[in-house]
Amino acid sequence: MKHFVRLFSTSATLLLLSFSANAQAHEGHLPQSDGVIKKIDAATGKVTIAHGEIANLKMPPMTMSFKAKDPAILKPWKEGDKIRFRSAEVKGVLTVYSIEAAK
Ligand SMILES: [Cu+2]
Repeated sequence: MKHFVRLFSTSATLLLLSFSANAQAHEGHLPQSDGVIKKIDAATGKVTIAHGEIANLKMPPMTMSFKAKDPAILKPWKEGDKIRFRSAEVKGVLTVYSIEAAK
C-alpha cells in the first residue's frame, strides 16, 4: 500500500510539471523576434509589425498584422518604434504576447 501511494504522488507531480511546462510554452519561453511597429489599431487590438524571422512560427521576415493578447500591451507604443516581441498562433490567430523596446 505504501508503495502504491508513493507511485501515485510521483505521477501527480509529473502531471503537474507537464502542465506548467505547457503554460510556459505559451508565454515567457516563446522566442523573441525583432520588429518595427507600422500601425496600431487600438479599437480592434491589432498591430501591424514589419518583423524579422519568427522561429517558432517558421515565418520569414514580412510585414503583417497580429492580434494583441491583451490590447493594453499596445498602449506604450507608436508607429516607427523598434521592438522585440513574442508571438504564437492561438487557434489560428497570430497573437502577440509581449512587446519590449529593442536594445
Ligand atoms: Cu509574418
